[in-house]
Amino acid sequence: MTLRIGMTSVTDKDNHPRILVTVATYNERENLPLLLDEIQQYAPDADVLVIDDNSPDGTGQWCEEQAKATPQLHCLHREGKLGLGTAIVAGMQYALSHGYDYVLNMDADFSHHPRYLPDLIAGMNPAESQARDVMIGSRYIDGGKIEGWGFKRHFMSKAINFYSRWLLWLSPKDCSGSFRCYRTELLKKVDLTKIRSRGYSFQEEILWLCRRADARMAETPITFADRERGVSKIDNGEALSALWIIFSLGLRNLLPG
Ligand SMILES: Nc1nc2c(ncn2[C@@H]2O[C@H](COP(=O)(O)OP(=O)(O)OP(=O)(O)O)[C@@H](O)[C@H]2O)c(=O)[nH]1
Ligand SMILES: [Mg+2]
Repeated sequence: MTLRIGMTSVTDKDNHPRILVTVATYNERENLPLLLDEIQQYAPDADVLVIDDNSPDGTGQWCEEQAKATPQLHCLHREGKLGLGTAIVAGMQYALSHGYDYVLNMDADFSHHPRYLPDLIAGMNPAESQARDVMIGSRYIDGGKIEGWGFKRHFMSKAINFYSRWLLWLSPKDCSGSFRCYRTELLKKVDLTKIRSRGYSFQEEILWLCRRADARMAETPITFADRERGVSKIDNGEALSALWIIFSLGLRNLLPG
């Protein structure tokens, strides 16, 4: 691990945004050391927050040890597996309470490669007149793609995107991915405590809330690679509950307010 030491507040002085990259982990001990090195390479000025749910493989303890010698690295420990959605919310709340300007989230399994971090960050402010509140690492715009999936996962992902774009009136092409950058000023307008989704539908629900807060959103292409190390946490029950939550949010679209 070669995270650079002692940079966080330099960004304020030079008028650069303070950036927090959040990584939710559950049994990612094999991936996390490699991932943190790559994040350091592609986003050297960013701080990193690992949100670990008491992973049985010791991911959290490993992170804690590293953080002792690495001021840019922070660990948030939760008592058990509480779902990716709630982990991302915890990362957003941390960013808000610690004065960061941008908060990014990405998976730990290299499906989201850190090489795209500069594009996500640059996309937030391409020109003064075009500033964005949400940048999405997108598999479904020109230049984006998915590697290593079979027909079933392609179909499920396309279907959930179609379903949520239509029901929730979302304009981005990739509404289900979790490689994103948010402006914390925008998140202050969103009541994060009201988010219902604990798991998969979190990605659509937060975009819906951001749209209702008039967020300016854009996408930058990524190549999404299937995980090579570690074990999948996909849960079919959670996928069904996601469909229901998106449907009920869609009904709320029809109500005023
Ligand atoms: N803190 C926390 N992290 C989680 C939880 N569930 C999943 N994660 C992490 O969230 C990210 C995405 O989970 P994955 O298991 O890769 O889910 P997926 O990408 O849909 O499925 P595969 O890549 O096929 O395994 C990974 O970094 C996981 O370690 C959870 O309950 N709590
Ligand atoms: Mg994954």
